[in-house]
Amino acid sequence: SAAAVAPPRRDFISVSLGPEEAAGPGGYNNSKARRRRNCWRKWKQLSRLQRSVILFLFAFLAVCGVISYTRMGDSWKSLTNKSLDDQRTEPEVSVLKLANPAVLPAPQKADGNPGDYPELSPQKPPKLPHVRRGPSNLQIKPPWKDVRLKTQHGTSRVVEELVQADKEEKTKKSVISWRGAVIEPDQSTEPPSSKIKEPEKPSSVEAEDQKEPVPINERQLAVIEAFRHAWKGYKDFAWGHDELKPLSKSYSEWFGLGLTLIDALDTMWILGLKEEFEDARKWVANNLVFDKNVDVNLFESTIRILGGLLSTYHLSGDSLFLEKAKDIGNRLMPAFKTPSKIPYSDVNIGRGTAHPPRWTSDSTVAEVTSIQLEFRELSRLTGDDKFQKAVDKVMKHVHTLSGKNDGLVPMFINTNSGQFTHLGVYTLGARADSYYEYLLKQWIQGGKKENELLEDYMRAIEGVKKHLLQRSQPKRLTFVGELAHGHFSAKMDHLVCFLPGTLALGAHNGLTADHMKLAEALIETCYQMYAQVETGLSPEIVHFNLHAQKGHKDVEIKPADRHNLLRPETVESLFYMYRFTGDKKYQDWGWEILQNFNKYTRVSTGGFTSINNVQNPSNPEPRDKMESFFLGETLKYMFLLFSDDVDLINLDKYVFNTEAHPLPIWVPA
Ligand code: DMJ
Repeated sequence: SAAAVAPPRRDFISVSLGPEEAAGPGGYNNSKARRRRNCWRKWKQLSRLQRSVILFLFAFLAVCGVISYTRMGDSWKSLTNKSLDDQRTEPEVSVLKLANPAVLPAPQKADGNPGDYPELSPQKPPKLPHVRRGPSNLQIKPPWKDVRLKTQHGTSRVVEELVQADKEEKTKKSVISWRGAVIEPDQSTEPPSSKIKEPEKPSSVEAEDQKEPVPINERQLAVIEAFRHAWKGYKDFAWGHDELKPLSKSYSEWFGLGLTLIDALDTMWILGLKEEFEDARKWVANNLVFDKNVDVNLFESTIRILGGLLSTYHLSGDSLFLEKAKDIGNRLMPAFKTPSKIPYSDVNIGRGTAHPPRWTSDSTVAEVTSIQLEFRELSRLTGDDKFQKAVDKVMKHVHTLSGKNDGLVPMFINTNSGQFTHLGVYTLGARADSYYEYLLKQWIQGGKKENELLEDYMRAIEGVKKHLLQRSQPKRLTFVGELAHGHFSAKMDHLVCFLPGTLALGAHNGLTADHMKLAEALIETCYQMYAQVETGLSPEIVHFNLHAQKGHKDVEIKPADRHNLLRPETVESLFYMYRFTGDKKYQDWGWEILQNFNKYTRVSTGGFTSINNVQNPSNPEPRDKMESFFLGETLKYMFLLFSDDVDLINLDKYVFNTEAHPLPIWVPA
């Protein structure tokens, strides 16, 4: 047999395991010694090459074994650690996944690893005596899931529901906000320059922090209720149109671009009105088209449409809004094609042509100097510096112009010559107001580096003090009048009531404390413009009494000025004052104003209306128009005023444009 004859040397391994071989002659014998002997015999039978191959294989397997053992150890360790990390960050992860409403595409950075976000610098100590939520990582996180309000009287029940929802939310832990806003650390960028290349990202929903949400309160709920009432009117009778006419249950068109809807987008986000926001978002996605043969006012469409889209983009992280913002931004650019580069007032966004008003080649100073926050931000987001260059040129030019009076500017500027016109008239009201506001706000937006803006602002406030401040009788209210060719007029537009808020914002940003003193005096005056009137609502313009007269209050109203357009300026300033001082009287004043809006301007079938006569409580003469800024500004500032949450649009992270649309500060404090 093959086993009896010595096998020839072969260069391959042949192992034959016949039954006898395996069991041995004596039957089954599997002793260790026998097995060892068999193995040794087999080994000896192998050629040297065969033995070397086997040894090499063993050696190789041994090395592999050692390596894979080490690797397994590592991944085991990391697995163990990861599961611990996961436990720590789980709520954050769920926020990242769910923080946007279902219809919204995920924010651009929403897939980031929450653990990767660098620490944000802590905020300055708050001045508010109320709840603070800690670090500057701004997260707008409402304590409720979805606000369900029906009537104002249902408020308490709703509060209970919300508190319950809040509790559930806390226990579940994974329930998150559908809205939110974080200024991401990588936004601490330099202002855009001509070297911009990288487009910027939104400051939107990023990481969830572990802070406790601040519950909304009854007054905020009343604002939500008012908003919903206004929205109902708009939705029922004016959907997709510019403004609601609540009495005639119809609408008016200005630009034909759904102005109210766009102006209200970020308000809905801030108020937590998810369903309304989603409806409006659908309209923007499907119906908002700028390729229209229509003349729009450069300033109004910039502050309301461009500003509204940009802020909504930042809050929601939804790129739809940035795309629309780019579109309108590009279509507005022809306005700057003028001999002086001072833009025309009007642009045909379909044709790409621009022109001044029919009767003049002048533009309004406030208009050409209050589009900068929006265009600069558009440059930062798109990486295209043309927007910023165009508006910076205007500011630089105005900075050098003669015709100012201690920093105060005239109201008109010529688009051909680039010079101020109608010299000698100075006001902080219509046609000049937001020039001053945007000096400060651009300086803040750009990280407080653009000194010319600050210089112009400081000089202008000195000019106000020197030429325009007076005190009324009998209450000695400090007010801002007007100067016309050397003559002081005790006339003050309601529009001027933006000023206390702006002064307070400047003081908060390190400017002189006497700006805050002036702000305190002026906001008292603005409040009195409401409180001294029969309906508790301010007229469009007041005249202050400089001399005490028996039976006369400080505030006088001319018949032509006694309308109220639902304007925001006083409420806006109340919001800043409350944020920076924590003095509850500002909230109380705002609350009175909201109640009076409800009493005299609310239309039962939906919406609010401007009125013709604030002096007649029995017939305030409704005008049948709800301005878009009532939703864009007035109610938003009301809601923020009543909030005790400094992180609900943190003023060290955001700067509001003049239409109350928050835009990120490039270098947050
Ligand atoms: C808004 O469009 C803006 O606030 C603008 O700055 C002034 N006018 C209205 C509100 O009053």
